[in-house]
Amino acid sequence: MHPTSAASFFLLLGLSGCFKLPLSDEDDSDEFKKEDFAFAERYLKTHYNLKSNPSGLLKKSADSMASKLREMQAFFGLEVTGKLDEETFELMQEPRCGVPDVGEYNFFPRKLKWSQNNLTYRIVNYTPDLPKAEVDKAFKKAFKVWSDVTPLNFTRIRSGTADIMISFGRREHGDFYPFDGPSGLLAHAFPPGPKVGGDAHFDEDELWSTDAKGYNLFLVAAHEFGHSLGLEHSRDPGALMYPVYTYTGNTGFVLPDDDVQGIQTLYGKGEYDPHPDHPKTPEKCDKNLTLDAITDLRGETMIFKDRFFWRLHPQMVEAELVQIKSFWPEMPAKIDAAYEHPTNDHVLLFRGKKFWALKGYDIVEGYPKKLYELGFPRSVKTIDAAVHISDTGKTLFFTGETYWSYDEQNQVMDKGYPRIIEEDFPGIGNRVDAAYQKNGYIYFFNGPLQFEYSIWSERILRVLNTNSIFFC
Ligand SMILES: [Ca+2]
Ligand SMILES: [Ca+2]
Ligand SMILES: [Ca+2]
Ligand SMILES: [Zn+2]
Ligand SMILES: [Zn+2]
Repeated sequence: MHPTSAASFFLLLGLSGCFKLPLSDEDDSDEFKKEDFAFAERYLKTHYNLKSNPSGLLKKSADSMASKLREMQAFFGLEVTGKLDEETFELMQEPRCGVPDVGEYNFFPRKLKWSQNNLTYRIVNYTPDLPKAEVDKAFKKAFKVWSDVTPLNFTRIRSGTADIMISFGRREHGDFYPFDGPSGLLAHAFPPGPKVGGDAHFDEDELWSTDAKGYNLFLVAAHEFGHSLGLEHSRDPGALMYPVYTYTGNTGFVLPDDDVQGIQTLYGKGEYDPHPDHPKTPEKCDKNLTLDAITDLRGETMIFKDRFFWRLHPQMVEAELVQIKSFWPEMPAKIDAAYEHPTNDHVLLFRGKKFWALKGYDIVEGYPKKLYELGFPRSVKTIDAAVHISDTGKTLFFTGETYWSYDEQNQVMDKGYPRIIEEDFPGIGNRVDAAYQKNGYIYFFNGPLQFEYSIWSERILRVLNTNSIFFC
């Protein structure tokens, strides 16, 4: 950068002893550039109704930006600082729905529903990304998600005006809510009402797909049609109506419980629900909480439960709940066991007879592998839990009432195994859900309890509730 005036030239000279030039007196905003703040401001304007400040007074606009940041941080369960921090900024960059997260937003009036149960839709134009038949199928399936749990019926019409007009468009597309090119805003839809009410628009600058590539049209459409029917955004990261795009697989979609509750509040139940098992999002402080697997990954703890995992960072107050598929679309939606091998910087994740290795958050090439490749007999079909003991270099695998010891250095299963869990770790029960090691202790999880086991004294020192891992 070249200072263009004498004043700034001298200012820089005067500061030559400093390593950095802080933008403000708050340390954590140092790392953000001017364009980052402009991006954050645009995000808050679009999704949190941040008003432009006509007077241009800096102090006042900083205040309202802080209050909108707090609103957004509260919505997403982040630490509420009112400041632009790394976590908040990262979330702002995730692809998402264009409908605002705040109820009182006056562009889209709220608490609206259709007064009739028979609704029509029309596909006005098509995306070149997919064959027409695939687009038709994705929309049909997306409506079925909602008609399965309500008395609503959707009929497609091919001409004239339908209740729900569906179209693809890019940038300014006729409704004063322009799209933004690839990624960012993916789609938006209007709540029930005449004319534009109920209509759903998809950003043609996205790559639409029927799988994990680009954005899955069915998943985005099912979300948008939720708005077309009168639903707002949900704070539940497991909900379809969560505002951030989350890939959840391309088969076997079942509407999460949170969305079912929402839509049935508006329209009531339907006659027959073909998939009555609507998944609930786990609550970390549930006193009956049980876990699937736990591992560290480069200092962060990953705690697996159903189709989710929590990320617990030593510097973070709140554990972040994310869907497994949103990180690894190719991974199964549930994990049996996991452990970190710190010396080769791998995390291994197990499901059924298969396992995957991660380096950081990337799946290592050549995986999944099969359990027998570790030296298990082919009769071992699942692993319940795994834990690596750094002092001995061994990894313990728990399966049913027995456990195995694997020598990581020589990459062989130790002789004399399997052994009986209860005989070698008395008091932890006869099976293990999940386990991890920390500071010379193994923490065994069995149902709603965890056992703190001292490797050195070979005994249980404490029995804790499983949910105490989240400081509940
Ligand atoms: Ca309409
Ligand atoms: Ca876009
Ligand atoms: Ca398990
Ligand atoms: Zn939305
Ligand atoms: Zn639009």
